[in-house]
Amino acid sequence: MTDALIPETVPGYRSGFVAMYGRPNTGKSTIVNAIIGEKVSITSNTAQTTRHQIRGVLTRPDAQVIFVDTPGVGKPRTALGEKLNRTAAKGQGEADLVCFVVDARSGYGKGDAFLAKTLDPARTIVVLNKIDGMKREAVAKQLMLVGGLNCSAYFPVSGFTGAGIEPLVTHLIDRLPEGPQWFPENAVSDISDAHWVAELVREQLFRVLREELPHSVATRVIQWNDQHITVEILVERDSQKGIVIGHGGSVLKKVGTNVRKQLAPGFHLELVVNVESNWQRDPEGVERLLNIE
Ligand SMILES: Nc1nc2c(ncn2[C@@H]2O[C@H](COP(=O)(O)OP(=O)(O)OP(=O)(O)O)[C@@H](O)[C@H]2O)c(=O)[nH]1
Ligand SMILES: [Mg+2]
Repeated sequence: MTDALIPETVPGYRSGFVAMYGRPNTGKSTIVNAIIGEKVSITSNTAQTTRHQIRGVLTRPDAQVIFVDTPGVGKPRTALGEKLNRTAAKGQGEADLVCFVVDARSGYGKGDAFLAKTLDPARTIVVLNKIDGMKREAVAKQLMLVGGLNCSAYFPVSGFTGAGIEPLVTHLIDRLPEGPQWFPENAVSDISDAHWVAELVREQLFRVLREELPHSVATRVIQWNDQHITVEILVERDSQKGIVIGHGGSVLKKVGTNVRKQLAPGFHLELVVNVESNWQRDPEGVERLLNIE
């Protein structure tokens, strides 16, 4: 990068990168969407929905915070699992601050404790999510459990209701260093249009399909002609093709309808299903299919 490309730093203006990090399904992407006020990262109740570092940009008069959503970290069983863990580790390693997101409902557990050991407490903020509908005593008990981590701050929040989100954002901004405005004022994300449409299709597939199948699914835009978008859905085996298509095309129809609702009017979406044999277990297949930035 040459000097000319680095934006100017205005005295008093703060900026930096805040990674959302934690076990799968703790609500990291939901929190990022709540903070940005727009959907920038897909969500579902299937573990490891997020597969990339997704950047959501929050611009305020005095600061710009780039939230880096990362895949949930779990015990890897495939090359995909290993890649997701690496992506998450890189995201948190490079960030100025890390929000370690814990699911208060399922409770702080062994998996969380294992991850916590890999974090630098001085730049880690513990975010206890999903407190909506929980009793005060239950939240307090979870706070006691995470309190032993010696992290720099603890915030009980709900990505659903927005409770606790603003105090968290204010705290993060206060702790960021002075820095330039990296993204234009109106930017909310750095994801390309094609990647976003592929993500929306994957989100609907995750929401419609059974628990295990989503991990076998990858999506990518293979053609974008004016308002006609073709998204390829890849599965690992022939037998999965039928499930993704659904009886009489019912699954694809539902997915297509739900995605189109989220696109600007006039777009035509075509979904095609192909097999990429066992891609999830093949490191090269994983690199090829996830490299759609
Ligand atoms: N009740 C409740 N549910 C939530 C909240 N935040 C997220 N969820 C739900 O928890 C599930 C997981 O949410 P995600 O935002 O996809 O979680 P994630 O941590 O990004 O998951 P991965 O990307 O798979 O690691 C979804 O079903 C959400 O609707 C919350 O504050 N309250
Ligand atoms: Mg996520």
